Amino acid sequence: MADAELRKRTTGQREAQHNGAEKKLAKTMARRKGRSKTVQWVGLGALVLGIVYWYTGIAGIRGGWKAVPAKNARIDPDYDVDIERRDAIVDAFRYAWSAYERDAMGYDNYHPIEKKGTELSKAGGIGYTIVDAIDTMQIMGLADEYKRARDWIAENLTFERDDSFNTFETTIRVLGGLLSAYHLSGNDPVLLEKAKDLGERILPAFQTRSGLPLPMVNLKRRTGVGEEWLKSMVSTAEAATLQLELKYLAHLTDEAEFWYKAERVMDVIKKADPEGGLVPIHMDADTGQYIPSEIRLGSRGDSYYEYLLKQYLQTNRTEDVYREMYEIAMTGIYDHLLHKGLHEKHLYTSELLVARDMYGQPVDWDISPKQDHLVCFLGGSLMLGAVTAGALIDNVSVPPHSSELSETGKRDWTVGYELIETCMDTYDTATGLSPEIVHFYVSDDERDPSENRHKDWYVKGMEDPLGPPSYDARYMLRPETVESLFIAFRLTGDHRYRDYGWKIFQAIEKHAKVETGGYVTVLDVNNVESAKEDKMESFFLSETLKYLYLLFSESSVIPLDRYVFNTEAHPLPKFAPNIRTGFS
Ligand code: DMJ
Repeated sequence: MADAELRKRTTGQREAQHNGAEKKLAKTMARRKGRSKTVQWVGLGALVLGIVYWYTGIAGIRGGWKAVPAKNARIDPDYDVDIERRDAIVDAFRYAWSAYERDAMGYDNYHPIEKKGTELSKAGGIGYTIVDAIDTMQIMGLADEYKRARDWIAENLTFERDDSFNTFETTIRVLGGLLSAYHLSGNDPVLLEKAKDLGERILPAFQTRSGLPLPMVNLKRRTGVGEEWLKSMVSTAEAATLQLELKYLAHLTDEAEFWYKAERVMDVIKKADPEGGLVPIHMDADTGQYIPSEIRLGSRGDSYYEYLLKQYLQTNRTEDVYREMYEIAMTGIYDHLLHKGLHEKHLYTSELLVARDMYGQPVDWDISPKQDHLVCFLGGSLMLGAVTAGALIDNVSVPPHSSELSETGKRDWTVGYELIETCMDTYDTATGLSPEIVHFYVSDDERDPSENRHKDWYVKGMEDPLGPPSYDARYMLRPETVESLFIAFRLTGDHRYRDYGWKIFQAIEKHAKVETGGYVTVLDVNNVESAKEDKMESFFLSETLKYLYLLFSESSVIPLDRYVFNTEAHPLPKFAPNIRTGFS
């Protein structure tokens, strides 16, 4: 879809409903063709007002910009460990892991209430939970647990499974987990051997006309597998969130094919020319073009943006194409997706939905003020991007000084700061846990007069107090907010982030912990007596508890200047590529 289209369907009325969007309204008005000069001047006036509001309102009054120069210009401050809180996180990990080990060792999934494990496939498991969790054990120094997990991998893990496995999930959790564990183990060859075997089995997914990988792969037959109802449809984020893993594998094995397959995807995405840097969530693996579909930063969109920055960082900022793509995308987000809440003025991200005409043709975009918990990675990511891609010098201060950042760096830092505050606000519920999805009010008419009078957001589908909670109301042990808190703390040294993380952890302990061991999904975050869903997601072990542990640890533990985290929180070391890279 053309950029002009992307701008045009943001109608004045809809924008006006998004209180605080003066700046964007003005921009849209000024851009719109055929408008009178008067309208353009009004637009310009609003734009100036909007900018003044932006800088005084967000950066000045709310303290988003903390321009304190640090003596040592290093990306990681040397803040002290908070031993008590850090050790509480280790206890929680042990509590979760030992229950899994007791009830379900070797199974892909764990169900703590029933005390049982299940596999992803009838053909057998692929070590999902063990491999996802193993580097957390290494980082936490849990030697006994690590040894048992490592031995299980050496003796039992096989990918000779005759079934389809999700290409993206298998890559980020299993391949990413093996690679990170390999590095942290000091190069245990068994772990690299398994990683290489898995990588080779994943590669056939890329055998499509465009080079975009199919969403599933049969690990035994080594064939890519498409969606049943539309064989060539792929998720953009899934296709573009395999690169850190495959490129590091290429670096370790010297097998360039891993690299080129992963890199080709980015080339195809770039050539498909995402307008304003914002990608529709689906693409066609035959044509390499976008399929008209939502633009969003939540599911199926999130890690595309995350990996633009991280690919730039992985190879020590040598591949400028990723910085360019990242900067364009962040500007697209800033221009088209950011809004301010109606009451408390929290900054949030919206989604763009495809509006179609009577013939089903895409003609316009509708703004949907919906924000997934998944989007909460973005606050930390923007702050990290600001001090790297948006920095004017190599090593900025902690926290960064305004003179060290470019204009876009300053913008992204401030937006990142604000988005973290918004994500924290979504934890302001009866349980202290955040819903999976929130919707923001866009007009006074929508406001429920009895509840949430002062809030910016609500959980959709909860109108019937006696009915079951809507899907949106759940907290499934997700990591994105604590991930951002960890990054923000490392980049600022501001203890507010540790306090936020501690609060979230306490809520998890109170409401998601199972008496007999393990943690599960809370189905209604606004009900302290909420029913539970009997699943402990493996990302609780690999991400949520790891990021919390790192939040309370010294900054020398997995320092951000040496490591890049894959989207499943597996730290991979940065490196100088020994393979010829590049596309433009
Ligand atoms: C994780 O598997 C990864 O972080 C992924 O990128 C998004 N979803 C989950 C955690 O919420």
